[in-house]
Amino acid sequence: MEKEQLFALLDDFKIETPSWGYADTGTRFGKFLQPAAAGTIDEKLADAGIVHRYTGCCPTVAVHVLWDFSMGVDATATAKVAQNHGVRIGAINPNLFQDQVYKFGSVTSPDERAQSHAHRHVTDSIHIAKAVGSNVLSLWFADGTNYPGQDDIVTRKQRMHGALRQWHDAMPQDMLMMVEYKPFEPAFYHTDIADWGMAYIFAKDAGPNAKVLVDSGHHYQAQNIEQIVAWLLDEQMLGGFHFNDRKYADDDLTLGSIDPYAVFRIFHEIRNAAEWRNCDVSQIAYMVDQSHNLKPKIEAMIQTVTTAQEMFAKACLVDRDKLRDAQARIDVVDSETCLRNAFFTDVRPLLGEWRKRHNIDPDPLKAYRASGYQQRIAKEREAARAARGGNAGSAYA
Ligand code: AFD
Ligand code: MN
Ligand code: MN
Repeated sequence: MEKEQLFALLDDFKIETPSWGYADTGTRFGKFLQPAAAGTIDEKLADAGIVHRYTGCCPTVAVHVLWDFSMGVDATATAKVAQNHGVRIGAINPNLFQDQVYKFGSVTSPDERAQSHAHRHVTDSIHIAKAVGSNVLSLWFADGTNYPGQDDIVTRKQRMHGALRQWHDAMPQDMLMMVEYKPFEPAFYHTDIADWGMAYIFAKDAGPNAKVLVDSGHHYQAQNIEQIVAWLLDEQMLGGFHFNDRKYADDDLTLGSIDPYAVFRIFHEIRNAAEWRNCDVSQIAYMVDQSHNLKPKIEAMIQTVTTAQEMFAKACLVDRDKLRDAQARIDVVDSETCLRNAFFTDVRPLLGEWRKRHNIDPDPLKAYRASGYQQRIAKEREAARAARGGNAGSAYA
């Protein structure tokens, strides 16, 4: 692939960062507070704007409705705040898992109060999406059960079908519904949307503007994620990704920190679909879904974004003519070598040149660290928290 062609593909390769990735989060065993963590939607959007400024490829921010929109606050004002920070609101994520009423599920719960609570919340979320100019409704359900016999699996399936159809038809024509799957957690016996097949069936049934969201942390150890991606692409049912990495489960680690080759293979299948089957891959939503408990949040986000760019660029460099020929000759080593040659190509100089063309420092992490932003916001936010009487003082005190 020619450099100019690669640069054009990099120009179009946009990665959405999540508002929740800038805030203090934790595991069920506790939360380690970071002085520079964002506490308000304004701070989250400011941090997202910084990541976009230093990487040049993160113009939109996914939001979580309950965490980012306060009752009574005009959503268009939030869109304005995003604009002031040089970003736009991207995917709207309703929160269908933390209210007490959702103890036995949201729309699949046998408790009709939970069903109507969820319905009201998603309807509100669609209104917020319209108000902020977002055209992505990203749905993840914690719904499931913890014990055999607790509830009827198929009755729950039917409840989900009904809700997704209703919400699909309530969306504006140009809005896309993304149906995300996850094998377990927080439910431990069965999860109502546990794998890509279930998400595919639900999305297909909901309507033409519903597709599958692949979260890279939501697969069992041995699953071949790129095969799922290739199938969804061939069925034109791949909506997008939530990028993260994991050693065991939904660990929310920096993308590529455990298995960069797996990330490369996902992008390779996307390039195959585009270049061999003329598949329109331009609408795929590349989104990050990570929360960092140990790494500084903005540094981790920059790492993830630049890694995604690196793996994507490597996948673009696969010599697909050579690969086609090696596959036709059934030469296993030559075929595999086509991928390995691309994967082991150091694309950092190319990415550095692409960044320079966009007036961006070739080393975004180094440039960010030299900016002093982290130290400045840590001081400002600690003072603001102390003034608010929040968790005063640093976690390191
Ligand atoms: C959690 C869930 C899921 C969801 C994300 C944002 O596992 O990935 O997309 O929170 O709500 O990670
Ligand atoms: Mn996710
Ligand atoms: Mn997850």
